[in-house]
Amino acid sequence: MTLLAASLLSLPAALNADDTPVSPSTAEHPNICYIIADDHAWTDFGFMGNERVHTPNLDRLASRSARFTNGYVPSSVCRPSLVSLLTGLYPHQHGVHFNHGPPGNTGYNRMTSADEYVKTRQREFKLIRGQKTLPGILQAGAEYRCFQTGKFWEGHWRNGGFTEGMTIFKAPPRSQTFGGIRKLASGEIVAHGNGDVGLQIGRVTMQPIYDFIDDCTASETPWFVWYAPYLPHQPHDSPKRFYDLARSRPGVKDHELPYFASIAQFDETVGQLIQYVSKQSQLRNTVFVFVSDNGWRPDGSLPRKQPEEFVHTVRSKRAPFDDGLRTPILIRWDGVIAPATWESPVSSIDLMPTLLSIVNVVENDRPRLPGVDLLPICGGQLKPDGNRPIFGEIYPGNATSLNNPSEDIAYRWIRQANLKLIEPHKQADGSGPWGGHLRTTALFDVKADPFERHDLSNLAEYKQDIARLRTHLDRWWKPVSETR
Ligand SMILES: [Ca+2]
Repeated sequence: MTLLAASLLSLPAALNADDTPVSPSTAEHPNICYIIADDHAWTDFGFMGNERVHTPNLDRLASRSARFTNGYVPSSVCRPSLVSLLTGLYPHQHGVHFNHGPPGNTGYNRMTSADEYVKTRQREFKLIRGQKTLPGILQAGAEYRCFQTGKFWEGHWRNGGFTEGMTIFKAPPRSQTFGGIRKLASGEIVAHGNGDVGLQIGRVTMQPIYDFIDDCTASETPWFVWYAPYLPHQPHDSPKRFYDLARSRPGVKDHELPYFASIAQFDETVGQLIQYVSKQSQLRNTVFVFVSDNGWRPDGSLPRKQPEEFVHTVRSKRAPFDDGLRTPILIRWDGVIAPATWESPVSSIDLMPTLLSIVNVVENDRPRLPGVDLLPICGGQLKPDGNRPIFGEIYPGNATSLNNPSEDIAYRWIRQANLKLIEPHKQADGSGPWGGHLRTTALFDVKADPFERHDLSNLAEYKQDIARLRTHLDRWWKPVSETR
């Protein structure tokens, strides 16, 4: 029996085969490859049943993984969702519930000095600096080297607890045409804030990750890679061959083609990354995790932004519906986790406790986390709780203030078994909920009605369900400014 298998089978006491406790210094620490899609809807994978997308590499990864097909992120937009992955906390707990702190995205652009912009953004970065992050714990508790690439809104990679990385909160070269750049009213060019030069990963190169893995392999240091490419996120500017691949699938509609091409491009990079790890003979000692930061779906009925750019549907990104919130979650660990499909709802909040469990970080080093360790489920020691409630929260992109999520909360939601309740919240000035998605509480049977078309909240037979779900929701988190 390998040490890895021994430490897994002995969960949760962490014992060796000879019953001596495994200490973090002697247990093997598997490498962790965290793969995060950007703006990729839950349906748009071959392994999720969509034959119209070209995802052979993601499908292969899924075939070797524990597949949680009813996974959720708490918020349907990048930044809060990514910080939840890094901290294992809900947005109202880690505080980064927005994409843009005050004065907001337009307010940033109106600034007349780069110095003022940087100082303003630094106030936001303090939020994650005050938290224990996954890479920070891996570094401190188990001497991992942790490499950040791609999407990262928290300024310099150091703020996230990484030991190295690509994103440094400096303006990328103007030649970078796919995000990362912001122009102030003064004419100065600064970092947009969403990852700057780090966004080149996947779209331009994979080499920084390969160099990092080589270096760690040479020094026999366990590694953590944050691979969060700006894919399949807009701009959907994939090279022609990805359009050809996307077009080769049956029944692809015109408005789906640019997004599906970006999915094909993302998929190819995932294959390259896994292939590289395989060449280093590290497959059995590497855990792969896959999740999408939020869903996105093109709307063919709305005017195009540009010839190859469609607007997303109002019910996907930023919305309280599953098209924005649901994602498959995959965990692959060859030789330890048996491939299987798990349909019970889980949350991206669960990934941090799961990974800390996988790497045997001792209890004292762990923060108190709201998520559930999925490893005993993946390992077959524990049956998933199909009745476990899953929670989340939706906010506007711009925050009114820092450290006050109650002021901005737009929707809270809960899914338990097949039912999902969405609770809208009025804005601070008394006007209807931000985004206008709902004005009153809505209830959906997301198993029978996965696209949430039939609101059941007015049916008398669901009265008790609504009361029960609302009680769960309020026990989980009730905004101070609740004005229902
Ligand atoms: Ca995103």
